[in-house]
Amino acid sequence: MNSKSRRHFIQSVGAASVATAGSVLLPGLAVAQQAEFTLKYANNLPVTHPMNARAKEAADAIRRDTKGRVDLQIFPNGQMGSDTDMLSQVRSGAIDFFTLSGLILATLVPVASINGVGFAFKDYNQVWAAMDGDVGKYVREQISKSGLVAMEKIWDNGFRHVTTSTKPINTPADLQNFKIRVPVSPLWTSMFKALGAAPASINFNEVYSALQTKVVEGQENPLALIETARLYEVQKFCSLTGHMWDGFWFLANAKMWNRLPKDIQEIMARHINAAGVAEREDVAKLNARLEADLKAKGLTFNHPDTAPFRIALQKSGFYAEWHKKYGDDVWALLEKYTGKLS
Ligand code: X2X
Repeated sequence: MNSKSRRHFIQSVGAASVATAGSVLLPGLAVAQQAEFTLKYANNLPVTHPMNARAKEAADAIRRDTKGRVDLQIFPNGQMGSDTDMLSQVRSGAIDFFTLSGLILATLVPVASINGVGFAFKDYNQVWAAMDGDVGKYVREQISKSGLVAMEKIWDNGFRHVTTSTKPINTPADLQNFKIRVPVSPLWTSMFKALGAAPASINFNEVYSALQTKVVEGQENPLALIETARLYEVQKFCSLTGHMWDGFWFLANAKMWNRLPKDIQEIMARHINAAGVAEREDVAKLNARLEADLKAKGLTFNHPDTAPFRIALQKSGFYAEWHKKYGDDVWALLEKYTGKLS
């Protein structure tokens, strides 16, 4: 098996175990009775990430509470393609649900990247206040104009940190011309360029091999993903920059969603949002212990002072540029939670 077919094999096995687990738990309902609505939910994360564990719980609860009328099938790990592919598929209705980083969704709904503005949020209290409050509400309204529906609760990806195979990142000087993978999103590219790095846009399903073959020297992701996607196997250093917060909107194809009976919509939204809130707690717990776990797996950690990175962003005009792009109104909403940014 070459590495590509091996990856496919692993992905399919992973998907099968998630997609069929519900029928193992509830054989009477899931097997004997054909569901009235068989719906596909796809995502880009490993089966072991809390997102997939909580989504499976939601799928089981939805099957139970709809008395088997809804079978929500989960396709994890980029099995349906890259984020870019899956975004097209959820728009066309080829898949029904998809969890996507707001920053990548911004290729379709520009304001959806606003939560990723560099060093905007100081902690999770600010994040959830903004995203469950006026910032999230504003973004969901814009999403609803694009043929998609966003469930109310955004799921946690986390505060992102830089990993590298070559050196720790201590100051912005360490990022000069540094070849770093970033997800496919204008905000990400703009921010790392403003810091002096040489960002390359690569979808997540290609990241492990890009790091392994040294197409790029580093990447940035929350600890929960550095662990579950086993990026520590192909990286040596982790610099706790916490340079932005990233979350996943749970998106539905609007035509599909609007065709569902109201009682089914209510049951689905309730369980999906509850699963999202539980996933936030899982990720917080993971973050609290992962530095120690990843150290034991060979990653070397450093805790850079973030002030010089912020100053570099300010000096390059990053905040002024994005303030202008998003507009005064939504920038003011963000600053209501974060304090003055520029
Ligand atoms: O692509 C990434 O780095 C990931 C998994 O964090 C996102 O989905 C944005």
